[in-house]
Amino acid sequence: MANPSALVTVMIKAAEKAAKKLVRDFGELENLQVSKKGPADFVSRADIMAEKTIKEELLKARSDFGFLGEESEPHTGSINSRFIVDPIDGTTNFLHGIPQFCISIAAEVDGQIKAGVILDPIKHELFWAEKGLGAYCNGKRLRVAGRTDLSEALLVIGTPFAGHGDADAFIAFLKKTMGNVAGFRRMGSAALDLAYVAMGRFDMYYETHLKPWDVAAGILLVEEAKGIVTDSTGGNDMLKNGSILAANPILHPLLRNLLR
Ligand code: LIP
Repeated sequence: MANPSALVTVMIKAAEKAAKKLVRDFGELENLQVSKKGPADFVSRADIMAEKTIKEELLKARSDFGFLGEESEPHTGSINSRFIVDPIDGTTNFLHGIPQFCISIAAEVDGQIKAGVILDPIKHELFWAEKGLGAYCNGKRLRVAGRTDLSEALLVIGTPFAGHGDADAFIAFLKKTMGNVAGFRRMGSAALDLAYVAMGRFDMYYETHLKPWDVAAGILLVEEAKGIVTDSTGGNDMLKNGSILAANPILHPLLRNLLR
């Protein structure tokens, strides 16, 4: 296995520090589910606190970096380098006590994602990738799945929900793909969806209306696991237009054809 660079080591340390508290908070949630108000405020506090911890750790080590996080005002350090952070990707799962969420941290330098770390603190899976050095999960090198037939491929998707996404376009996409693939899954964490494509659990991933912090780290994981990631038009503007299509090099064009 390649050793993580100093930059990735800093990112892993920040994720692990925030994870300790998140796991305790997740344990607490069980008690809050039954209250009428529900645990929404508690979760939003947990989210903000996790981002604060991550931000402090990262900027302590790399004060020259900027910071883009889901929960805070953009911090402008260097214009060339920034961290892109989601302290809880899969917030709705977290809120409902479903153990499918993660911390996602990416480092972008000169407009290119150079490093990505995704930590699932419940299943103890630590993913990292670095441009040119490969993608890893708990020390094991990752490769996307080798399936080449759409009818055998498992597709993980994101779905529109109240106030978010384009329901009509999504239904049209489902109609086209349903008869062609082996199955669909909706897991609720875009970062983990991409990590699972990188390790071959899922063959393909498609979602729109995403934010940079949901996907920046996961995109690099898939690319470094020899997969292809584009936006829904086949271009490379995933962080800007928020649509993502990820798969191995054979399945990617097949899925894209279905989207046309
Ligand atoms: C969420 C994603 C989820 C996606 C939602 C949302 P959050 O991120 O990871 O899979 O469908 O649109 O963006 O809000 O939990 O960080």
